[in-house]
Amino acid sequence: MDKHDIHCAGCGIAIQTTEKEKTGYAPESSLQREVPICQRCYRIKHYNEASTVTLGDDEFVRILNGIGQTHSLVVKVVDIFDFNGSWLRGLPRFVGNNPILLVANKVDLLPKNVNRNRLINWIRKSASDLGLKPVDVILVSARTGTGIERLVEAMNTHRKKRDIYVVGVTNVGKSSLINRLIRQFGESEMDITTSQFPGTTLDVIEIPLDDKSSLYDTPGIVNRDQIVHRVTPAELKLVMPDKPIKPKVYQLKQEQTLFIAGLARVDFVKGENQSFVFYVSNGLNIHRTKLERADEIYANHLGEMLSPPGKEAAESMSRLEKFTFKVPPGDFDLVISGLGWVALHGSGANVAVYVPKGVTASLRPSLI
Ligand SMILES: Nc1nc2c(ncn2[C@@H]2O[C@H](COP(=O)(O)OP(=O)(O)OP(=O)(O)O)[C@@H](O)[C@H]2O)c(=O)[nH]1
Ligand SMILES: [Mg+2]
Repeated sequence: MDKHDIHCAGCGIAIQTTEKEKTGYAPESSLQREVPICQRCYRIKHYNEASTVTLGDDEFVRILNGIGQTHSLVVKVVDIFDFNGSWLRGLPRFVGNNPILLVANKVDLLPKNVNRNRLINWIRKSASDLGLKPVDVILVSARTGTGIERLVEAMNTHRKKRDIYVVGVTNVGKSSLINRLIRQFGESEMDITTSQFPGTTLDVIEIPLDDKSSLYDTPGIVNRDQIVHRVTPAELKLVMPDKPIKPKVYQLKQEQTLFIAGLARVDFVKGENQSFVFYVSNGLNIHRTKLERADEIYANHLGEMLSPPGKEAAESMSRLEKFTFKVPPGDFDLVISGLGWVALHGSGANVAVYVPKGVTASLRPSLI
């Protein structure tokens, strides 16, 4: 076989053995292995190194358009912790008449007591508002295996012997999910590279299902506005929750402010006394202060008491951007894309949310 026809089993890229600094490089000797992987995958797997390559948007569109030309089942994966931020826009346009199965991954991060049916209804409604009518909605955790059997059932029902394409934005856990499927139901030794850094999978990876059909992992589009691009790799560990979130409840009066580490600020500007429930990574400190002191505290303590960002990253961080909300009475979440959300279940409130440039803040009916 021509060298160039060999693809990395970890990320899908075509392997080359000549240019060390370019993507797909692997030393000649490594091609002897049964499952060849590129040097980048080797480093991610063994040293947990940050991935530095990112796929161009054109390349991504080419792959999605390709799916439109096939007869297949499309499995769209979203990250339940960052539902809107991880939503792949415009998918129905790309995939033509192919059915879409919606999979919400990382349910292990939600508090243990969430109501599954309510959550599924919420997802169905939100998907519909975003212009998607999936054939089914499945909650899973690639990490713990929750929902995997249900997913397999749904895939078998809806694929009708066709191929399956797994798609979604970067970091939602597509490759982790496929590894879980392979380990639980397959005999293959295959181990797709996964990492906490965006842009891990670089090209389509084929996993044969039977003689006639395959399941395909695809690279995720990188959304440069995600909060993961505002913190260092070490800080990313704190920002991305790893354990079920323990909601933190604050009883607040108007004119009080809460900082989520140094990454966001929530001002309760006006309203009756009420509780603000924070759903963010357990490792992030929340600091309460008076609204009138908030500017001064941020200016003097960013990178120290208010960290991450650490001292160095804090210096390069520009001012936070302000969003204002008039939260209606009822159950609502103020969402800070990638960082989590703050739930209000009160009589309405005027709130200001400050986030790093490019990160979005929005209001939605409450998830939990
Ligand atoms: N808590 C939790 N983390 C998960 C789960 N699935 C994946 N992750 C983590 O999410 C991160 C991204 O996982 P990947 O499988 O590499 O994501 P991907 O969608 O393939 O990303 P790209 O290849 O960049 O498109 C890794 O740190 C995973 O460990 C899950 O069910 N629960
Ligand atoms: Mg991947």
